[in-house]
Amino acid sequence: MSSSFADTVLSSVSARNPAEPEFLQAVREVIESIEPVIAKRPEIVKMKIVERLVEPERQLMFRVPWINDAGDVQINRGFRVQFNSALGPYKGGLRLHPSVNLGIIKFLGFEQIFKNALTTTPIGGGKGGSDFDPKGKSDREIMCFCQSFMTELYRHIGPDTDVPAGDIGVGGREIGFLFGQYKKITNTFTGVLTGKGLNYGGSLARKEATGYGLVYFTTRMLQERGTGWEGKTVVVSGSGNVAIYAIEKAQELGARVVALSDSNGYIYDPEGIKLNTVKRIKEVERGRIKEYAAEHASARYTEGCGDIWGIPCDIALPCATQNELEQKDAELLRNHKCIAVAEGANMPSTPEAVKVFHDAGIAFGPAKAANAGGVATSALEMAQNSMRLSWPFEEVDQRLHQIMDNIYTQCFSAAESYGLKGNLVAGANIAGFLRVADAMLAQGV
Ligand code: NDP
Ligand code: 2IT
Repeated sequence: MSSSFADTVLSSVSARNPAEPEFLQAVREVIESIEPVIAKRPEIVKMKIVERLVEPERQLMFRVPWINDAGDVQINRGFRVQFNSALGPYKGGLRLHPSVNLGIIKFLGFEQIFKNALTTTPIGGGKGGSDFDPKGKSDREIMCFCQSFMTELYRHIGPDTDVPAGDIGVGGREIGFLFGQYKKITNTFTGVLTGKGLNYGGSLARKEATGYGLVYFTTRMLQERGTGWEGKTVVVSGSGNVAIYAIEKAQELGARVVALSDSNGYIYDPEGIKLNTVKRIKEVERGRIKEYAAEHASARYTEGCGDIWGIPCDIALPCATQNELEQKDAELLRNHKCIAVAEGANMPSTPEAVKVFHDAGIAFGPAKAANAGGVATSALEMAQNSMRLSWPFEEVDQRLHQIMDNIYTQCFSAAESYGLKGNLVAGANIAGFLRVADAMLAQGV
């Protein structure tokens, strides 16, 4: 095996997928982590498991035409990458953001395979989305786009085939429009999407799940160091679904969350973020985080979100987007004696930043483990839909908590058994990979 195995696979992936830097970044991290596994498992090499894993089972790209409020025809590009179905139906969110392209969706879909495996629920990996920008659009425009998107997507998905959900730019409103169109076209009422409204098949605690799960996972990282949330200063980036519910749970556990952001800038409120204001601005009014400062004299708004990691904190939770936390940011966190970083967003830390955390002995929880609570609870929503019943909030939350505890244990143990104690990146990649690889081996070529 060997580094030559990793090098060969990586150069082939790089040649076959030019101009997809995020996808290559995600593949490189996994392949480098699993080298010690490959060395011990010759059948994985012989059956070309890694080479098969890096090639999506199916990639869909389609035209999404819609009409804006001015009456003009608009054209966006839609994507669904059905990456791996070894463990169950393809499962993963839909992202609506102007930065979406095939490489972004492939990186997210690739990460999703291992994340979903770590949850130990029966779901494969997929991801989709569009370069549509929901910002500033009316409800009618959002509906028109979602209906057009689903008019193509419906033929490729199904409750036992592929079950999309939310991601950046896709929340309850968008899932509602997508679900309505799927139902209309197929004349079926099924659990084909998760993150649905509570009165039409959604699960209690799904909205909270990614953020709460992130905090449950981080709790284990802190426990390993003999500490907890009480009295800790926390910086969170983003102010969307993941950020809001990470803040809620961290505050409930006694932390002082002092900062959060959106793509325009960040708020620093040393007295602690007032979450009700954030929820109103972001969830109800769909406004900008800048508006928070106008309501709270203790808060300061800074234009541009790059400097948020310069705010001294004990715990950092990046919950916005990929590669938002770079080496220079990691060095600031280290210099300010930050003790733990856990990723709510997908791949928010660059590889150079992760190296700084590891070298400094900062506890680091990688996305595919730390933010798996959202998709895990989506799997619980699928289970409830199949049974045609719904569990109480406490039951879902308790299952989520157990799943996050179990993910932490899997990552910690896998790292330890390969002589990499405390390296949760290696642990998550190894534990997730082994689950998928064994299922692929069992199912033949
Ligand atoms: P939302 O759309 O609810 O919120 C996204 C937040 O991140 C907003 O505050 C947004 O600011 C900010 N943001 C997005 N893109 C950028 C950017 N390019 N630069 C700076 N800030 C940005 O999405 P979610 O909270 O659902 O998703 C956040 C992250 O968590 C993503 O990486 C997603 O993949 C990941 N994730 C989400 C899960 C879920 O269940 N929703 C599950 C697991 C991971 P603005 O409003 O200005 O765009
Ligand atoms: O990145 C993710 O795990 C998600 N956006 C959630 C996916 C899901 O199917 O709930």
